[in-house]
Amino acid sequence: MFSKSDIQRNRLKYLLKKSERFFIIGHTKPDGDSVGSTLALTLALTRLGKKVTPACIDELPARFNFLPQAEKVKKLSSAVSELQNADAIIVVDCGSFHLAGLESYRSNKPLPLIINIDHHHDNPRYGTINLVEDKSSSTAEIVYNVIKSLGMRVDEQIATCILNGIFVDTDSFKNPNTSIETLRITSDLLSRGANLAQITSSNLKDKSLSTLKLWGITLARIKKNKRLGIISTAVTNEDLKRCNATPDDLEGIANFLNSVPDAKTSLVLSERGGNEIKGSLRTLHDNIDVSKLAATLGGGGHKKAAGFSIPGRIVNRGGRWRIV
Ligand SMILES: [Mn+2]
Repeated sequence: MFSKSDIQRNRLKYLLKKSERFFIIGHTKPDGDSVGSTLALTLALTRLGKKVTPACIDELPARFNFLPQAEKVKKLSSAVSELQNADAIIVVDCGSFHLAGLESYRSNKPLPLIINIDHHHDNPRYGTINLVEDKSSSTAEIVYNVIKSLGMRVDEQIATCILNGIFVDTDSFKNPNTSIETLRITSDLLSRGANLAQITSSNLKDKSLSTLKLWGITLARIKKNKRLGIISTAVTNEDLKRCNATPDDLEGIANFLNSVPDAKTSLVLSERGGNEIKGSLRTLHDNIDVSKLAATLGGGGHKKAAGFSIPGRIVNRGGRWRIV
């Protein structure tokens, strides 16, 4: 018997062989998996003689410039005719369709058929073909199997792009999504010449001066609730202004707070605009579900990563941080 996934894979193989023009796009605020998957597929399909346009709604961060063909990735807004003339659009690493930023281009003219390749468990299968495998460490791992299924050789360049995706999404092989299969593929990629040293050094350079200044302020302020094992900190609008930073620069702090050995959960509270406070909760414990805690405050999310938003401001009164 064929599994659903086998059928999707066979339909995909057929379409990849039959179509001539592809438009490949990852998600907004592109990460290493999104970019690595986009470029690996671009390289593979180009080698099959296809016309391929890789694109992204946002500019690629400079740390990905070392990836082969990174300079070919177009800004979505300047690739509209390629989008509309494609035989198929391949959307990679987008847990929901809107993350690709294609929605506003849907209104004028119907979009070509959509191939959805992703590993997020809550992906609603928005494509004509959906290759969604939530056991995969990364979309890049799925892309590796797709390229192999086409009978193609994974060369040094493709191997580097795929390994970049795996490296970033497993948080350099630290996350529990790092499976035996992930390491088997990684070993194959290395034997094909994937440049792990370059991947490691480039991906470490992902913090700007503003980000580090803001982290400094935020980390100096951490508190530990001994009874609950919650490590928390707070960030004000004033902090952002002082560091010339944006809320994006806070990304990663909540995870970092869980480096404290007996931390059960981390909480980062940050002011947004005039009268809103956003809370980010993270845990590394399997028996803690932070989405439940977030839900009691009107938020939601995943078991290990959740958030909420409450009205208020964060103020310092006599050396203590309070929500008012
Ligand atoms: Mn991913």
